Amino acid sequence: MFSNLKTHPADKILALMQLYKDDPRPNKIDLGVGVYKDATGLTPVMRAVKAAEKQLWEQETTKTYVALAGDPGFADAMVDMVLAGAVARENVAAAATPGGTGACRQAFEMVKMANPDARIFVSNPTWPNHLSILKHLNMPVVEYRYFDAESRGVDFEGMLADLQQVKAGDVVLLHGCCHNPTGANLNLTQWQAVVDVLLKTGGVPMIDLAYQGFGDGLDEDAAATRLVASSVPECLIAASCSKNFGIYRERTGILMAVAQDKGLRTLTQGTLNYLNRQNYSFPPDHGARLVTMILNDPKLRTEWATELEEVRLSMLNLRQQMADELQRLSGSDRFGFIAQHRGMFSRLGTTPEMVERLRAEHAIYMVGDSRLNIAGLNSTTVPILAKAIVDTGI
Ligand code: PLP
Ligand code: TYF
Repeated sequence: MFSNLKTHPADKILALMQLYKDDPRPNKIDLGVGVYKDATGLTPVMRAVKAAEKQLWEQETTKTYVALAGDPGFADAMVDMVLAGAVARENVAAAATPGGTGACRQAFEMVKMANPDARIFVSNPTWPNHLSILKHLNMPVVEYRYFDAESRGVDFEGMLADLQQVKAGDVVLLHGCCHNPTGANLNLTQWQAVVDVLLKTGGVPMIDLAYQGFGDGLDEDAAATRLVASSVPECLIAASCSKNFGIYRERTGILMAVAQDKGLRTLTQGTLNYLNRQNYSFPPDHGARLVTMILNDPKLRTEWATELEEVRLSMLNLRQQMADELQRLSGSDRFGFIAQHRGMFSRLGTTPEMVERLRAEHAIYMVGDSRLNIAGLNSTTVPILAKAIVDTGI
């Protein structure tokens, strides 16, 4: 039987992680996988997470099952963090999932159950896992223009034009902030225009929010999600705690289904519970519990928000250093976009051949589409990367 199985293309980002590990060059620089790293190259456990884990170890008396949708306290805390009252709590159904990826997967499945004909509109480009999960589920994908190769910003006119093709019941997948892989984002005026198109076409937004707190701040990064959720009749939100709580391996995320008609909540909540049950029954609890403890305890919350802000500002600082150094070395402003982009990533907008040369000649690892993880840099490696970029002729 097993011989009938087909091989699958490797995840390029994860394959790059392995290539990097296997490279013996001591001066190698890893700008690949989207994991935050401090100036020493470590991905620390956040202080508030450590403190919450200690408390949890002392206080937890059982590890029995919780509930199909996870701990209701986690849902309350996350709905509040993401939506902050933009939508009444009773209009939101929510279920914990294994990471933001689990939330995306469940969201797609829910769409398929509700509308088997739904097409999923995705930005070009988008996170490769979106595409691979959609392919696995055999769901039709339509790309909308997003990255402007010239300005390295958003091709907003192209995006709006493409979204006119959305039909009622189609789904539009949007990155709530810190677009992966480009780093290019809409401003709030542009988000409002997207909302207007959704209202006109009857498209249902699905927001992937994997980097709240990594761009302009916790509330600022959720502003678009709040605007969308409070404006349209229905939307889905897949939120991840992997990055902003630094709990990647704990697999902590949540899927929210928001409906203006609160009469739908029994149906949506029941569907979220059902999907968890079919796929893995109970979602992981450890990370979700830490998040809940942190968000509900003023002291832990402040400690966490302070550290998250340090992380965010360190990335902004690296962006500015990188843009300045490139301007100095190239004598042009053409790399200014690096300082304008937000989140962990920037797409340089160069060819796979150039990316390969950076790896071969300079031991600099970035994803083949020229996405670099800003957090992989530090003040020593910024000038090295800038010089390599300019020397390579990018
Ligand atoms: N969506 C995007 C765009 C991401 O970049 C990530 C990244 O890690 C996720 C979702 C979900 O991550 P996780 O499943 O680790 O929470
Ligand atoms: O885009 C990234 O690098 C992160 C981490 O299969 C990641 O989102 C990468 C690949 C993958 C899962 C997570």
